[in-house]
Amino acid sequence: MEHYRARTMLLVIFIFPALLVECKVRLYNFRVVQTNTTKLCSTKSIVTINGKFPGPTIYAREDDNVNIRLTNKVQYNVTVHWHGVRQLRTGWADGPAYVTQCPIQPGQSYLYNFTLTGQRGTLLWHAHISWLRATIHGAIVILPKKGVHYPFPKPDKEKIIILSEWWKADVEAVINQSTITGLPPNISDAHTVNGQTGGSSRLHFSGFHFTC
Ligand SMILES: [Cu+2]
Repeated sequence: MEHYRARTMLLVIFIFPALLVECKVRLYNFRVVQTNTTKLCSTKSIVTINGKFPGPTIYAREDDNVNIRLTNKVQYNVTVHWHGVRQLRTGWADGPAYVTQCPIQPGQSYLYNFTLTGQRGTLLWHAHISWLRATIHGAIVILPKKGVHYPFPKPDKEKIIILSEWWKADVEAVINQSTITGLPPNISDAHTVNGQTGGSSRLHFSGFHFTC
């Protein structure tokens, strides 16, 4: 019996280092906070993650486990959806409010815990309740496993570009008015590129959406 137990322990010791090298746990702290922001010559308080607009970029490799501790420090209920992430057996981490989870209430926190399986590339995360997604969004970069390449030559440069829109008014007021009147929401005052409304650049890319 003792001999058998010793053999089992040896197996455990030899197998686990290999697993630890393969996949990591990526830890992120997302604090939902009000942040004063000035654009188009006017200042308003917007809801951000860690005071950033767009929010922080999540970097992970395929097969990594991603842990995002979201702490809600604003007056609104909040959830975040990891758009395009295959939630295999982790549906409760998907984010749609009232569908896969109760919203995270003011003063509460929630741990989003999922594993990136069978996919790589750049995806988008965004709030998934009311119109908080207007200012709560950012990129998820899923790198291939170590030693594995993308199915195309290595680019000279990589740049994340996030397109969105900017309303001078409070976005929650914009969507609430639309819901009450049954009319389309007021159009935005500007489009944004990585949160910026001004300047000009030549760009090639894909965009942000307001559909799900
Ligand atoms: Cu989405």
